[in-house]
Amino acid sequence: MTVSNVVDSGLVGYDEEQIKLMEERCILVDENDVAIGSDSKKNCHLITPTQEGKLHRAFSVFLFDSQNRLLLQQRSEEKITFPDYFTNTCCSHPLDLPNEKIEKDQLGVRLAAQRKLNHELGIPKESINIADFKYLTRIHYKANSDEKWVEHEVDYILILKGDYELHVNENEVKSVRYVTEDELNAMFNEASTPGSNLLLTPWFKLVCQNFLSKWWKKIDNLNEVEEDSTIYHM
Ligand code: DMA
Ligand code: MN
Repeated sequence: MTVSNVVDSGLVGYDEEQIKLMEERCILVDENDVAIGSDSKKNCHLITPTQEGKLHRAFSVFLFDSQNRLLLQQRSEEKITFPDYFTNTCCSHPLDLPNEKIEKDQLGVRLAAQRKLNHELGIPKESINIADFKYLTRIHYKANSDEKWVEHEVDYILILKGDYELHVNENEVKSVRYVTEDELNAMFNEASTPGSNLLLTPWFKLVCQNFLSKWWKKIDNLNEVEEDSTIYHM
């Protein structure tokens, strides 16, 4: 099979709405998060004989409510990568658009996060002040979804605090739930039990295992948490 055959047949059988979103243009970056171009969401995530996806910029939002519970989402079955997995509140990519490419104060990433909280969870854009996202750090990781699709990203971690009314987009999100730290730990235990069908995304696991409990303790004083310019290669 030639490379072009693999690419052309890449999207047969998936959900129409999700196929359309594979035309989005993601921002390609190097391992230092320097923007070096753009490519389609499809090409960024596709495994071909010559390339395992392309490193691109992404974000992960962790939304906590006024009771300091974390909002999780379960990805829909229609998602092409990691369907059915539980994960943090909202993840996606800043796109190759003038606004979403702005790097000063992570403005592009913040705008993309506002856009996708609206698209996936129905939170009105005007109810989110992008200055309220607390940017913490970046992680660089690679993780296969299956034999065909891969994530390879520099992922900006954003925390948001507030009580928002949700109107879930069922094409994106199968279910949502708010969890305490104990409830999240119980989910991790269940997910690692042989025979369990509870799935957790690899990037969410990395953040939970390396950073989350430290941030959770400071959730009411996030201004005391220093913004970390390190890119953690994981
Ligand atoms: C991509 O998330 C971003 C990360 C951090 C994995 P996604 O697959 O949910 O993106 P989208 O919602 O744009 O499909
Ligand atoms: Mn990605």
